[in-house]
Amino acid sequence: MPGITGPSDYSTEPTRHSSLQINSKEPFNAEPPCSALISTYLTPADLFYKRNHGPIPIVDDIEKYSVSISGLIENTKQVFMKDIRMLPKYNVTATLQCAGNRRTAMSKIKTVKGVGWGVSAIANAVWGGAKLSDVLELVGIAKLTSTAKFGGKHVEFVSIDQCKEENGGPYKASIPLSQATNPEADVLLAYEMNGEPLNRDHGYPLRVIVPGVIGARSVKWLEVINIIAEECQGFFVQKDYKMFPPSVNWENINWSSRRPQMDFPIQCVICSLEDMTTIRAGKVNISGYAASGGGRGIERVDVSVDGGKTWMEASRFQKSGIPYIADDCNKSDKWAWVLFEVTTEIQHNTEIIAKAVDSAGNVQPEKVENIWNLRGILNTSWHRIQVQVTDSNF
Ligand SMILES: Nc1nc2c(c(=O)[nH]1)N[C@H]1C(S)=C(S)[C@@H](COP(=O)(O)O)O[C@H]1N2
Ligand SMILES: [Mo]
Repeated sequence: MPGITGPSDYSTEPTRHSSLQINSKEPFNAEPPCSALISTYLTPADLFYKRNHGPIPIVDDIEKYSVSISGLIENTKQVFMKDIRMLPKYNVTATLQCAGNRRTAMSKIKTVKGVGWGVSAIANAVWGGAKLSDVLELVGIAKLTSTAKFGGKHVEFVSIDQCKEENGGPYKASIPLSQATNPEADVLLAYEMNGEPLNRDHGYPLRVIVPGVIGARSVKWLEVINIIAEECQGFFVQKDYKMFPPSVNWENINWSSRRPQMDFPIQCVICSLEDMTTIRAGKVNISGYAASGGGRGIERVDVSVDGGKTWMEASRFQKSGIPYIADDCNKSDKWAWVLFEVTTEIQHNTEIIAKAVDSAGNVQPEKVENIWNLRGILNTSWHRIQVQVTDSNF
């Protein structure tokens, strides 16, 4: 039903879990306490972070709901839910991370613009749906083509929500056609999250999931797919979600000088302890998540309990006891995070640090100062937790 738009006000928002920390009410932006992230490998939908730019759309007539595929193709095509459900269904475990995750910590160096996020604008789910490559084949775009017959090079996804950044228009984004048509890239049109139908907050009835890429490209409430020659010209692709060097500020910014951020870099965070907490001397469990974009798995997580003088390797607790095997069997979770843990003795006040290494050997930057950028994106600096230690007999 092309032409439908979501509500223009916030009177029809869904109900949400009471433990979410609300960073912005309208539009609704919220994250769970970080301890929730490490209590399950798959994050339950109600605790999954919510990142919106407008009111949540309502799609109540699922029979009539359709996605139109248009642009540089022979004929525009309407695809209904039943057509999408008829295609082979894939379940892909993928971690979604907002580029603004950990922005609040970056803003302590110098002011940045954007929603203040703690460390939980990231979560992991199994997404069920059709592969975008199969859907595009329905309109005559073969798998593994990087340029379509009529000069298409990018695939644009358009939603139905109303965003003020788009002057009341819908949220949109694009990815390269080569990625969209590559079945191995696992780009999905997802209708399920953790085995349940998507809920309204996460894109009901259909959303895009682009594994390994910043969350901003995984468009929710999908309505139109456009095959286009240039990347999407929308606000969120051209004037947002770009990484600038520390020298650029609002008076000397040139948006067109930078490419839109796609893959997210190596990231890792301690979730079992809050910063500046007081703990008892003795055994302490240090656990958290590590994830990298582009399908680069986690090779290792290093933890230090002496401010970085010495390091120990963490174990993964989702797969504890399973040794590393060099074959393809890890492929099924190449888009997903790893939960890690170390249990060690701590006797004195100290700084605990975690840093991860991905399968390409990429490491995290040591200090947030060196990666500061005016939009406050991609804070992937070493995660540091200051602890005060009281005597165990106290
Ligand atoms: N239609 C639409 N899609 C969207 C957004 C949005 O505001 N509208 N936000 C994007 C951003 S910035 C992120 S990080 C993810 C968040 O997905 P989630 O709310 O399911 O966690 O959705 C992306 N897709
Ligand atoms: Mo985001």
